[in-house]
Amino acid sequence: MPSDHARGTLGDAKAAVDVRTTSTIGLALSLGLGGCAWDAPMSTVAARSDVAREILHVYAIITWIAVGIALVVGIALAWVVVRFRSRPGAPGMPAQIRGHTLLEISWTIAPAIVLLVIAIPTIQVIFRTQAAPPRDALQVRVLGHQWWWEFRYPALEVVTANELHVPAGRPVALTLDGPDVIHSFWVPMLGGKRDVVPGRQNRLTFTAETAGEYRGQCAEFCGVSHANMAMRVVVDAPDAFARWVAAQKAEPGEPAPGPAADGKAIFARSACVGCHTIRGVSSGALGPDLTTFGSRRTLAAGILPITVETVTAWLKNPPALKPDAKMPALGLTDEQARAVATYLIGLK
Ligand code: HEC
Ligand SMILES: [Cu+2]
Repeated sequence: MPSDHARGTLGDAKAAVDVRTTSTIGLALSLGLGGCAWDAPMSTVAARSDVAREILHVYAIITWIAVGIALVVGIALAWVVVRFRSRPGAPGMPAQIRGHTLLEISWTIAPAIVLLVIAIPTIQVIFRTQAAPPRDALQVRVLGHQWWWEFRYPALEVVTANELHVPAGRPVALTLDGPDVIHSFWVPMLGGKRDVVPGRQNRLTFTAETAGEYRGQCAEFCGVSHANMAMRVVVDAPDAFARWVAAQKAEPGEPAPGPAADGKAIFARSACVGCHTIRGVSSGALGPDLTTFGSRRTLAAGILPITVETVTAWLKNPPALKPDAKMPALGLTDEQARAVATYLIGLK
């Protein structure tokens, strides 16, 4: 028999453990749920395209089935725990059941039915979202590079990087491919993940519903700067999209005399021309097309906003801002880098 004193300390210890358990669970829940939001920029439950809605539909079916199963299992478990708990004076072991045919058949059939209920809508959605794109779809070639995105519009003769513009309400047919390693195109509010596999042409067709900006991210680990490989999809109203296309196709104007003109001269005589295209100036193809660089909002696949300061810092030492960036530091002085940044930002 423990003494009263011993029982007291045991009780206190138990209370302390309870408090600790409860606060740990509370903390874990608030941290976990703190990450939840319906309309966060990369929410998978805020669908803004036909494809995203299809995926959300399957996701909802599976989630509700899982919630139902969790409830049934949880309640059954709680009932068993209470009903068969050891009690003073109760017989040692409750009755043991072996080989209950009805039970065995039902718990074989029930999961099969669940799988069937999940499989039918899933397969339907796979076929619907993989159908050949309609003929009026806007074709875009998406190239995943280490660590940036290239978007080519063959019919419009427009090439851009890291910022995909599409018109609202019109189907967009992406063909995804890439020159180096596997990446994955993922813009949760517009479409599910689609792998970008070198030497293979994957497709993703979607129709964005409303104008707005949507965040995306490479979703397949592709090397050191994988996390720095973001993108932005700008869904424009049809007339705004037409204006964007016209601006992209316009010949770049001459920079104003001063830093911008100096910047152009530095660009034209540096290694830049071997890797970058600026229409009328150079035709390199290893890095992003810079013809309308100043019309983009972010630098180097979403790592920083585009300002004279950030672009100057980038030009002086790209790998310092983006580990392992495939653009080397080219030894520009502060003044040279600032001049080139001013020139590039002026290219709208
Ligand atoms: C060896 C090829 C190479 C050379 C030379 C090179 N770049 Fe780059 N550049 C790249 C690559 C690759 C990227 C994409 C880096 C990334 O985002 O990961 C890039 C990115 C950029 C960007 C950001 C583009 C964007 O849309 O975010 C700018 C601006 C730029 N380079 C300007 C220059 C200038 C100016 C020079 C010459 C001083 C130059 N580059 C020299 C390969 C090169
Ligand atoms: Cu990646």
